[in-house]
Amino acid sequence: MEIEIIEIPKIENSLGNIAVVENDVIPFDIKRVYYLYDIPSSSIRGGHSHKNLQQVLIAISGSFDVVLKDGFSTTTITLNKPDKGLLIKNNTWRELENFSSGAVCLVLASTVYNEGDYIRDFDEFLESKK
Ligand code: T46
Repeated sequence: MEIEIIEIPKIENSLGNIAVVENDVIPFDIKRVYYLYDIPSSSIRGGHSHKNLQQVLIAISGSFDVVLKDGFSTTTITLNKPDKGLLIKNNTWRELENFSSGAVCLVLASTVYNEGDYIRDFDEFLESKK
């Protein structure tokens, strides 16, 4: 499975760092921003794919693992840097797990929220890939 990590431009100095997300860094127009926080370490989030939605996930604090499945292979990516974004294309099953204490997952999304875009059943996901 092809994994695309997006480098978020940053300005570093002795006073601290600034990471800047502008539209030209992200391969879609950002229509929604949300973030997961106060996540118990035992939580497994996600467990679905999207028919059309594309997203970029950034660990702006702490760390967590993202398990991606395309119906043929499984890849696990650890996100732990605020200047690295993981692009998740549509039709990709994702699970988020192993959240560290204080982890915050920022998500840049290509569409507004639409429950009809989700496939939350893994067998249905596999069927949709045929
Ligand atoms: C994803 C991962 C990384 C809304 O009403 N609006 C929203 O924009 C979102 C994201 C969620 N919700 C509602 C839908 C559910 O009733 O919030 C509840 C929890 O959502 P969900 O179970 O989908 O949460 P996660 O963390 O499993 O998944 C979310 C995103 O939904 C999903 O697209 O890729 O974060």
